[in-house]
Amino acid sequence: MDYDRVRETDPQVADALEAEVERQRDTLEMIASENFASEAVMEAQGSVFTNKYAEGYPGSRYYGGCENMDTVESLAIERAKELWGAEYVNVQPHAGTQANMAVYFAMLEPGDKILSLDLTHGGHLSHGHHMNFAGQLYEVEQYEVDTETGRLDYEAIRDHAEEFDPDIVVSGYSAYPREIQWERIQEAAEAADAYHLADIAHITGLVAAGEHPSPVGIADFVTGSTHKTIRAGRGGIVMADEEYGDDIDSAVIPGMQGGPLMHNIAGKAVGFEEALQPEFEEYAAQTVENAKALGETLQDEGFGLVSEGTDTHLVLVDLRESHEDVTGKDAEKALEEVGIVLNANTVPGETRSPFVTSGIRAGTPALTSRGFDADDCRYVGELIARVINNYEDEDVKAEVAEEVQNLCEANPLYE
Ligand code: DSN
Repeated sequence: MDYDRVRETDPQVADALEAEVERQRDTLEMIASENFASEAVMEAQGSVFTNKYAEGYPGSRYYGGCENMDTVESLAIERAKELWGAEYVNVQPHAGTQANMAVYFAMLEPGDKILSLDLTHGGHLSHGHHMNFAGQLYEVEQYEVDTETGRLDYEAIRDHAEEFDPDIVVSGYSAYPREIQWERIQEAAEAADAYHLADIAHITGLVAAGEHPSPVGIADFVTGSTHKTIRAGRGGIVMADEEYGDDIDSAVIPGMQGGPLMHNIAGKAVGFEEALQPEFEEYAAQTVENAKALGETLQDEGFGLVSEGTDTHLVLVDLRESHEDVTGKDAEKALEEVGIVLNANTVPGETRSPFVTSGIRAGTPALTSRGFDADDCRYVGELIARVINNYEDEDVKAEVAEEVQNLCEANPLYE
């Protein structure tokens, strides 16, 4: 993978692009929200579609010359409907946050009420954090996971909904390792006569492959991003029953976006086609099996996991249980030094700042894309333990860095 034409024009950017290819090849990418799009997806994303304005929707555009845009956007929509079984799909939101924005703008008025999970308990900025547009435009109250079990307390959510009387209840999370019981959140929403938005950004691929129960047909709105477990390139998506289609369409354009990123929509179409192939189900199943193997190994090594395990693609380690003095940032930094890239993460009942944290979040979607199996992930778990147990020991880190390189070479990326 080279960038010769970029290099002719702009050697500085070419250097950064090539360095990034090497970085992705030579590190273990374990940020739970990241993955490797195929070269086919990236070719579509880096295409002539970046040149075209196509405000509107297939068959109804404001500009001429949109016949190829119509073809590709229609393909992306039809494939998404097949993958997730939704009646209505909008593939134009630029990312998951914009997908959530589209639902809020379609269904809420400023000042309306959102009930969602607190960010430090695994929620997302766009679910109503006070520094996000959602926290500024709407009145937000937040539920938490049970700090003892690390799991959602569905009865408490329902009680909270009855008391707060929200206009929308948001489910779907960024750092929740367990299966989500969508019906239970739906009950809470119905108890308050509220809409239910299920944000499946992290688990789009797992839901499409049947590895996690689907909220489609239960929640009123399902949003997601297309670059995490689904590997369809960077972007967002909204799904809903047909009755909400016109409102969502208008919220996206003219409500909040101008020209759609048609090159990204081309990437989504290609990535969705890949996800419709039988191998994708194997990939999703392996991703979950790998996360379980990783989590079990970390537990065997003495680490505490929030909720004591995982049903999904990620594990959340609470370092306070095993390494009281090691912060999430310490662990993230030491692991990055050896080529294991993951992120410091708040944990339920967090006592440190979000910039320091007491936990780390580790995911297996990207490792699985480059061919890692459960044994490889057990080995990676042992390496993570060795580094955190010796996070200031340069000799240990040098040894582990070599083992990381061997693992990368055994599982090549973008050959
Ligand atoms: N930044 C993503 C994550 O890491 O979960 C969510 O937007």
